[in-house]
Amino acid sequence: METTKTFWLPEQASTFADAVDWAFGLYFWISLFFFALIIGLITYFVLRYARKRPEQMASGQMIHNTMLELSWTIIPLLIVMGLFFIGMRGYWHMRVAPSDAVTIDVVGRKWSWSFDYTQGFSNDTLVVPVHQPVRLRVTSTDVLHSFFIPAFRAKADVIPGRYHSLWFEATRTGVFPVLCTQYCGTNHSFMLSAVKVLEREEYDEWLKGAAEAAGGGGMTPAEFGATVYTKRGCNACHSPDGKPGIGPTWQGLWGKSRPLTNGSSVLADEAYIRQSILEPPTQVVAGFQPIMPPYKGIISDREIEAVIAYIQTLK
Ligand code: HEC
Ligand SMILES: [Cu+2]
Repeated sequence: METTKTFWLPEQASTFADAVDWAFGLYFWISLFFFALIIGLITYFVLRYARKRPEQMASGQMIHNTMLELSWTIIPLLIVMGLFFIGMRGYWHMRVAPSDAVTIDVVGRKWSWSFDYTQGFSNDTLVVPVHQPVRLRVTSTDVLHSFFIPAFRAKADVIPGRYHSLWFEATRTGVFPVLCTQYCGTNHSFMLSAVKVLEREEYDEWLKGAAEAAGGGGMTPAEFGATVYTKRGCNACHSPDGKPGIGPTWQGLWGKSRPLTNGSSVLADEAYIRQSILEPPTQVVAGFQPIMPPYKGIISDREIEAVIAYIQTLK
């Protein structure tokens, strides 16, 4: 596959990329032109009009030049108005999704993304068909994030309690990085995912398979729980194997007595784990910060049961 990546910009893989890069180039060269002009004139004037001898006096005092002042007001005004219209036209185009766009929900949280499909399942990478407008409805369960697909030149702020949307149409198949561009805490720089662009037939097939697998079809509850662990982003903070992290490891958690920050302790049973997932601040494990995002209204009962079954296997 030929790449459209340049020294300055990532590869182009959406219908926006050309226009965005063209505008970027225009702004860049205009800025560079005026930078060179202004620095050049300053340098010239400093050398040309420097006082050569201590007794040298000013030969005249210029206080006003109407032509000069009009031109340095009107010319920049016209230029920035032109840039404004180019930017506004692009902005409108990028804000309003075409009516045949398919919608996918995106949830950002510390420190992962999930993509919820209307077919009733959720995935940790974004899979889309090529040449199809896709509208993403983004929100956050904790703090400010920002969803960015550099290759598509598509970006939106992700704000808790609010829905924003962005759209794009991928122009070629492949896998492209997804980033969070809002500094959102310790593991911000690991808040990565990918968008995978497939041919239409491949996509339909993937969709069918993913919807079936999401029902836990063919998997034991513990196996299904292991998929929830990555798909719901628990892996950003919890390890299954005793490795220390932002949150307690799940290894050996089941059936243990858990010391809480309020001085009491509880047994790690079904009810405790369920409550820890839905409303984490109600039972904070001693020695940890209360930073786990609540999953109430996000995760299904089947998923919670599967996670419990998975934790039970982590001896
Ligand atoms: C942003 C980091 C983060 C994410 C993401 C996260 N957790 Fe947590 N979790 C924590 C922290 C920190 C604690 C300890 C403080 C507390 O109890 O709230 C914790 C505690 C827990 C506990 C209690 C553990 C114990 O040792 O007693 C459970 C169970 C749990 N999380 C499950 C989950 C599940 C299931 C998910 C994914 C659906 C998840 N967590 C996602 C940070 C996170
Ligand atoms: Cu983030």
